[in-house]
Amino acid sequence: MTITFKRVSYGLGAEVQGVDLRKPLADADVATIRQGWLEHNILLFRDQDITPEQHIAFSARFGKLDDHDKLYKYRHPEHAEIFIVTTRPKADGSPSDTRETGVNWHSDMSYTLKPATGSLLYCVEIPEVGGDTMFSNTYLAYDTLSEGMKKLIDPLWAVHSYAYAIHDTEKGRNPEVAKAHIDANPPVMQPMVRIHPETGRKALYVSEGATTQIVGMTPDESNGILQYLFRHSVIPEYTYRHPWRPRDLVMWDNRCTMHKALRDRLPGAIRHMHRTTILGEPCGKPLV
Ligand SMILES: O=C(O)CCC(=O)C(=O)O
Ligand SMILES: [Fe+2]
Repeated sequence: MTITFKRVSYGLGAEVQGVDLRKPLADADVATIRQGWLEHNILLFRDQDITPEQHIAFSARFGKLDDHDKLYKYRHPEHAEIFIVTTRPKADGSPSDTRETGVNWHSDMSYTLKPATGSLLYCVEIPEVGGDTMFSNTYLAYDTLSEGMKKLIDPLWAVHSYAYAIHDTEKGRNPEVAKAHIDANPPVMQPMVRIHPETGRKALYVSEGATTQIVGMTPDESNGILQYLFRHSVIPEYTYRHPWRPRDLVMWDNRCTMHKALRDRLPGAIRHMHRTTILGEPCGKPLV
């Protein structure tokens, strides 16, 4: 099998060709894919007609998978390793609790002490238009800061909070579940600049979705700097916007990217996605 990578944008991302994810992969192929992932930060696999088992089996080649026990209400009923992001209404006709998941820029699970290394999102159903996901390259975001800003933020920490990240629709509709999830995910401190453990490169690690304040600064100081960094980290040149097709699988590296699910959906449009999550190495400190 010859595996090739074709860039999908300037900022990040490549389409992987020559892989059939229904079949078990040789170790050498997994190593090639991992290398491509480290280089391109997100990988796109098109036309992969895979079952949840095959999705899980492929994902598990890159690390131990989360069973989503801290967000247990949203996982697949038969496969704990699959988290469901959907606009499909629930059986009783009420709106889905995950229809607004990920609408603000974020890196998965940055509000925990073991943020996700990677995530693999599979498109089961997508409306004719809309339902795109945007990705940004946070190496580029860091590299393009001034030396002065780099020096300022290199040693700093910032608070990441699930209570802040959780969307109002989830809080309002299901206060008990929201409270259980918030209690299971107390706020943490993360370095503002994260050193990628595999590439050694520095990436900006703050997000509008989860970062509430810079440790050791006044709220005014913190807000000013964070607002600037949030804007800077997602300028169009550093991003890729993915228009989903059914059977696309996108695998991203949360250590050097952020993503955002766009709210570009017509009323009633059905978008149904399955995500696996690769557990990460420890990063961050408890908030004391
Ligand atoms: O639905 C999407 O496009 C992304 C949702 C999200 O943030 C995630 O699955 O991690
Ligand atoms: Fe996400």
